[in-house]
Parts: sequence; C-alpha cells; structure tokens
Amino acid sequence: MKRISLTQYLVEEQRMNNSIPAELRLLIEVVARACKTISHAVSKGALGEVLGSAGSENVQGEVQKKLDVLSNEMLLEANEWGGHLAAMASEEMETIHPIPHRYPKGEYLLLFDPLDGSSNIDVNVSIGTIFSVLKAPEGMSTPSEQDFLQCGTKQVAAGYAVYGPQTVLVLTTGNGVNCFTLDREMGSWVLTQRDMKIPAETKEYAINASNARHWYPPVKRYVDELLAGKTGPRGKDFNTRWIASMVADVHRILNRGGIFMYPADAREPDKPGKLRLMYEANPMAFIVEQAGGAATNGKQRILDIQPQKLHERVAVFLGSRSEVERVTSYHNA
Ligand code: AHM
Ligand code: MG
Repeated sequence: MKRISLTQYLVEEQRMNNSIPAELRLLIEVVARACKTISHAVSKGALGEVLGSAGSENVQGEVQKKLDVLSNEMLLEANEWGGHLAAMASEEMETIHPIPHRYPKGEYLLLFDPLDGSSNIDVNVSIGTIFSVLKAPEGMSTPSEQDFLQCGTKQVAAGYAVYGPQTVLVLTTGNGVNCFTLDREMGSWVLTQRDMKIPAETKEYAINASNARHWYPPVKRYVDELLAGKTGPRGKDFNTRWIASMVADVHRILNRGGIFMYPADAREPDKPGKLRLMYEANPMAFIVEQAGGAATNGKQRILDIQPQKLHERVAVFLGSRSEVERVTSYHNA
C-alpha cells in the first residue's frame, strides 16, 4: 500500500484544489505535531506523572486535570513562533492569547479544546483534542475576543485527534473529511481514510441518559421513540452508546452512523447546554456536515449561530442527517 503522509496530502490538496495556502498548511502541521506530543504524554499515563488533578479551575469552574493544562501548554508553545497565527483561544484560558510581540504574526485565529473528555483521562478511556481555524478579520491590528466571534460557516479548517487504541487525526478544510493514523515508530501521520461519509442508516444514539428527568419534551419524545424499539413508531431496535468523550462518540458516528446529543435541560434553564460553541460544537459541526451529516442546536444549524462570547455554550444534536432532522423537527413543532 502506498503511504500518503499528512504533509503530502496537504501539498497535493493545495495543488489540485488550491484550498490550503502555505500558512494554513503550516498551521495544520503544527497542530498535528502538538497532537503527537499530547498523544505521547497521554500514553505514558502514570509513568509520565500526567494523571490526576492540576489543583486549579478553568473559566467554566471545572476542575482542571494535569493533562488539560499540559495539553494547553503544548498547543500554545507549538503554535506561537511559526508566524501563521494572530491569536489563539482555548477552553482552558479565560481570555484570548495573542501571539507575543517577539514573533511574526499571521492571518489565522486558532481555537481549541486541548483535552476533550477530561473525566476519562484517569481511567484510560479515549480522549482527544478539538480545533477550529478562522481567518482574522481584514484590517485587524491588535486581536481581541470580538475578532473570534465569527459564525461556524467562516471556519477554514477544523479537526480533532482521538487518543484511543490508535491515535487518529480527522481533518477538514472544507473539501471533505479525511482521517490520518499516527505511525508511532515513524512518528508520522498516515492517510488511512479518504472522504469519510456518515452512514445515513443508523441504530445507535448517544446521550447521557442520567439527565433524562431534566430533558425538555422534544428530546424526551425523540428518545422515547428510540427506546420503544421494534414495536414502537421507529419499527426497529436502537442501541445506546455513551463514551463521555465527544471526540470518541463523534468518531464512532463518522464511521458507523448515529446521533450524538447534548441538549439543554431544565436543571439550569439559563444554560443552553454543556458543550462550548466555538471550540467543540463548531468544529465538530463543520466535520459532520462535510461528511454528509447534519448538526443543529435543536432549532437551527450550529454553523449559522452568531457567537456572542468566546466560551458560549450550546445544545448539540449531530450525526446522521435524517436523525438530526427528526429531533430538530420535534423542537420546531
Ligand atoms: P470537557 O471538554 O471538559 O472534557 O467536557 C466535554 C465532555 C464531552 O467530551 C462529553 O461529550 C461530555 O463532556 C460528557 O459529559 P457528561 O459528563 O455529562 O457525560
Ligand atoms: Mg471538551
């Protein structure tokens, strides 16, 4: 089998479709390199003394794990000096991180969730990194949070890495979705799945059912119909799958179909869900749409939402198109 590296893929994509300028290619390669470093730290586990709490909280009031902090630092360090970025933003940092003055600045903005699925770190279950790339607004001099507040449709690239039995990197630059597997011995990313498409037919759904008593009626109706199985309105049995790492749940759905849901619920009526719009929902929605699926907040397309703040939360329904359309229609009924 001829092996195609991430670099070769990016260069060829640029030649054929003119969709990956040199600066964006550098950006993607640098993020991929940081993911390699994170993957290495994750795989060391207790031996690398990377497990457990960091003894701090992030801006969302969540306890930070050592790996949350480490991964954040790795992504910042890797991306600071290349000249491809104007600023970065992260789940783990309250405010944006402009590129320090000692380095040249580029035209891109990078957002990330450095370590998604933090509750799974210490129990050796798949976790990952999610990232989203935007262009800085024309004429921007000093980057501000406002410059990041662009709709998901403005993303020029998005991706995620899963640190699981294999380490994979799934990437879109708006021309389909491709998956690369980390060859640890060679230290390189190898193209292993081209043009991924989410299967339309599915019998799997992902939701944290321990919140069922708080769900609003549209979500309850949709899940009740799935649970009714063969003799219910759907006429077939469904399986629940919930890893509690969005990256791993989305990766399964990209490969096998299904729907992932993290709805808003009645526990905290003012909170529009748990997941964050700009560095979790938007990049995943971009990838899922590029793979033929759909992503909404129950009412509208996630990519069309105008963000109001950096750490904004959003309800998420994404995956196989017909399932997402069905649960969305229940919200809009
Ligand atoms: P994190 O970014 O702090 O890890 O939180 C996001 C994660 C998602 O990966 C996952 O889908 C969800 O939180 C799990 O939530 P729950 O603990 O309710 O199962
Ligand atoms: Mg996360």
